[in-house]
Amino acid sequence: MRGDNKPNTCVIGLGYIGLPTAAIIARANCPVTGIDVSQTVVDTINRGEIHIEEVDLDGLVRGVVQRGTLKASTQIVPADVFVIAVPTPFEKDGNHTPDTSYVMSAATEVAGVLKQGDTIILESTSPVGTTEAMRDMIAGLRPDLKMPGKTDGTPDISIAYCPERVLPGKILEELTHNDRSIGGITPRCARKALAFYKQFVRGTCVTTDARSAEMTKLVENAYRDVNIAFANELSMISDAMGLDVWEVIKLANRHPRVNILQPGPGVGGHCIAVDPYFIIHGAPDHSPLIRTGREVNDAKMHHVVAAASKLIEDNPGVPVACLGLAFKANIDDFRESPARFIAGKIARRFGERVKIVEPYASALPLEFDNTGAELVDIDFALENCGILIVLVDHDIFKVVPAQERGGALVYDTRGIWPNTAGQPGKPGLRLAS
Ligand code: SAJ
Repeated sequence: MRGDNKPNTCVIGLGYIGLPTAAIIARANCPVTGIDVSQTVVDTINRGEIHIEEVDLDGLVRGVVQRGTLKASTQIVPADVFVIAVPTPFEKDGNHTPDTSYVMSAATEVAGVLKQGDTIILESTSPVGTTEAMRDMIAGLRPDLKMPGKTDGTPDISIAYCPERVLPGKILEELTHNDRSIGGITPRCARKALAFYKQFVRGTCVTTDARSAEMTKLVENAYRDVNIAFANELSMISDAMGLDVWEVIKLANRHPRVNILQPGPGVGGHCIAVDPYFIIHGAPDHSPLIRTGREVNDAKMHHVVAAASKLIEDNPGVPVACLGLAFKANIDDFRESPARFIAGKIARRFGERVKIVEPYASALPLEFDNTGAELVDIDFALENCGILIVLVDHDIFKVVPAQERGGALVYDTRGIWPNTAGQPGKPGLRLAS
């Protein structure tokens, strides 16, 4: 620990969460070493540049690297505080089994340089019990150190779980201003971690135990997934009844106690579409609603593929444009994206009739190779395509006025073009959802 109480910090995993977190800690004048397995990522950061698209992140990273408070390496270094922000994907067994191996290998690295007084904080979204399992693994690797919750005396190190809850596109702002749940293996561990977060978090920090903090993160995302599933189910019902789901939701949300989320082509990203399974995996017999929410949101993707294919088949020869591939608006993240899944299906089926518009991509993802589909800009699509399928509510699509969409047939899965003329008696053919 430096004289000014600024802990030497090591952030392991420099992805969408790890890099912004490392940069914000460095901005608070804590000397930070960012660790990543990728030499390219490390070199990019040490040049003061970034490898991910996020608002204001480039300027911040350039500043803290130039100031010398942030440097990156592929080799772990001793530190006072270790923050683990590595991926927690699924096992490759196809059963949505959480894979915590990245967490355990990061913790193994940390164990090698651990010393008395250090603090380890796990930030990766994890199944309940992962922080304790990590503690047990470190106990096995470092029998010379007294572990929290495993010793009657004062433990030599502190271990806590503190989930990030930031929204892509607002990460820096939310990392600083969102409230934090800080879950310690023991209350003493929570206090240690709290003191660390107080260096750079302006939101309220609430301490709890590690298992509750792990569950809190999963619950937040499962709550959103189930609510989006309700909206998506409403949209499929409205299609069957020829109703305009956007109109219905708008009216229902006028009720003081109703707040229905927005239907869409499905739920994407590495969070909302993943985390509910961590709960289901931990309590398979007690999570029917959460499981059904996942099924409804995945079914919505197939519903959109079927409805779009029918529209394209019913209008032979008409060029088609799929608008958007990202998993949500105004970001360059195509991971687990419903739009990408749907556009891929349409491209494989209708080949050269299909144009793709994605302002955040410079080339189409590999699965579009040899389909005949082509990446074009929005102007080309508006001038040349008679069928427009809105899959992502990017701002650049939202601002297209009705007259520029002219007589195009529109399938708007995001409800961004409310005044698109429907076909008489078939309001849904604007196919609002
Ligand atoms: N979506 C809808 N309808 C809606 C809202 C979202 O279809 O009304 C879709 C989006 O298009 C996208 C998906 O859901 O495909 C997820 O988008 P999102 O904006 O809901 O959330 P993420 O995945 O970008 O970020 C979430 C956030 N969690 C919550 O809001 C509870 C964020 O705060 C978390 O930090 C993040 O997951 C995470 O890392 O876990």
